[in-house]
Amino acid sequence: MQNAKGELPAASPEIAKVTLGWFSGTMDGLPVQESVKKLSELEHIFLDEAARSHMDQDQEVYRVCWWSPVSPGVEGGLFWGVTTLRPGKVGDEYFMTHGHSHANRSRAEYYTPVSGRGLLIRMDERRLTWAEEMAPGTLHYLNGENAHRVVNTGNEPLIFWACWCSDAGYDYGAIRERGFGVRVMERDGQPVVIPYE
Ligand code: S6P
Ligand code: ZN
Repeated sequence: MQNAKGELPAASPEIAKVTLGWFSGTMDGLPVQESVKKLSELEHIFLDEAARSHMDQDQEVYRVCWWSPVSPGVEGGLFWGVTTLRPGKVGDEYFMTHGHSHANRSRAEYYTPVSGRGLLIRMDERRLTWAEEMAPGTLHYLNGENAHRVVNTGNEPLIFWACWCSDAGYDYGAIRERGFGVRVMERDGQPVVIPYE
């Protein structure tokens, strides 16, 4: 809104500093944070731990860039981020995110991919697990009660944007210990969702 002199007010610091590369999955700006997940940090996440341990431990599997306009844990705020999940496999199992539930189970999240293809694995509190196709244009509403993991089943990076509550938090423990109820493996060149306990 302009003032009486026709001038626009100075933008708030939060609004001014972040710009997106929508299809390349980039975020630029001073408050943007980034975390890189390498194979070395995904011990015992893939079925074939021996195969993982013999691969280049510095190999990047995925990275997340995000903007926290408010501090984590603050009620009522939203975070915005992008994950770039590389193509690849550990043994016959496709590269995937660690996976987590939200520490605050009432906090939901949106995912929407812009490049690549894959599967969104979701699991409820009874370990009932299912997969949803991810491709540019699909929109996924994750209620906070479902654990979620993304699998890249293609040959190019899978890039998806996400928006989640600032007080959602992360719960990685259950996934680290028991994983999900399925794994996504390559069989005859195709991704297959296999029940796993
Ligand atoms: C946060 C949201 C994503 C994931 C990211 C990496 O709620 O779901 O930003 O953090 O895709 O996955 P993970 O399982 O390593 O956190
Ligand atoms: Zn999440």
